[in-house]
Amino acid sequence: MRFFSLFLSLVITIIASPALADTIVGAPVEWGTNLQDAASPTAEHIRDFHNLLLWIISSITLFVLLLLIYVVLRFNKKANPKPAKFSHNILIEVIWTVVPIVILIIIVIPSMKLLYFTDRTENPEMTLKITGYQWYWGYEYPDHDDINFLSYMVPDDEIDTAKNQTRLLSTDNVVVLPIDTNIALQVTAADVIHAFALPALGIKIDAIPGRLNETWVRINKPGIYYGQCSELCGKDHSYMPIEIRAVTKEEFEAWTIKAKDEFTSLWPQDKINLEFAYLQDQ
Ligand SMILES: [Cu+2]
Repeated sequence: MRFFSLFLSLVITIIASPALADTIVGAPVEWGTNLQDAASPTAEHIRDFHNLLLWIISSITLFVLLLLIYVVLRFNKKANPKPAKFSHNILIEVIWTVVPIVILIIIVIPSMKLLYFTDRTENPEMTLKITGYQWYWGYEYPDHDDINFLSYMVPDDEIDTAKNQTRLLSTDNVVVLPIDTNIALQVTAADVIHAFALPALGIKIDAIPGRLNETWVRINKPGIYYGQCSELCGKDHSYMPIEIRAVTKEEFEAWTIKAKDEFTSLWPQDKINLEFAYLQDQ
């Protein structure tokens, strides 16, 4: 009965998930077992690389399993009462040295290509600066009148399901970004080490005080993308989510005009205090 209800909820999740995917792309789904839907070129490359590795790793595991079964059946005491006495075989030793090297070369080529692809983009169309704090994120848009704001998790008792808010993932101030735009991301922190991670966009980069790490993103489709801090940073490490709303370029331009009034004049005092305290520590 329990199994049946589990099976039923799995079926319902599978049927219901496409409808959900229209708006929320980067959220976990119940009973989800695979990677989140890739929504950027980086995430697509990561997914493809993951699939390649899965084929390689599965073939190796299967091969070793078959070999073990063969050895157990063919060389047990009953089937092979008189064991051979030799201990070396040049040919087989060459094979089991060369074949793993070839497999590693097959893996390292796409791996290095991917590493450099995620590193940076030439001629980014805009920049987003991200700062990790204990325990919230700060965002700055240097190309858009220095719009800047802080972004805190929406507490459980304020979650508004009518607004499609998700527990532990929705934030009070949402990062709005345009789709089909090469965006440079500059990531740092102002207290301890954090990490800015968004699975659906293929981003995971350390936010380190005193250092500016850089990566980039190009979001493929409009939607809500969630991420979390991925470096243990203190007691509220799990309560500093990232929420990005990807919109069309026109909608983004309209948002910047609105956001200018809403955010520009306001450079929150606690942020100044934090940065000041950090500088004094140096
Ligand atoms: Cu953190």
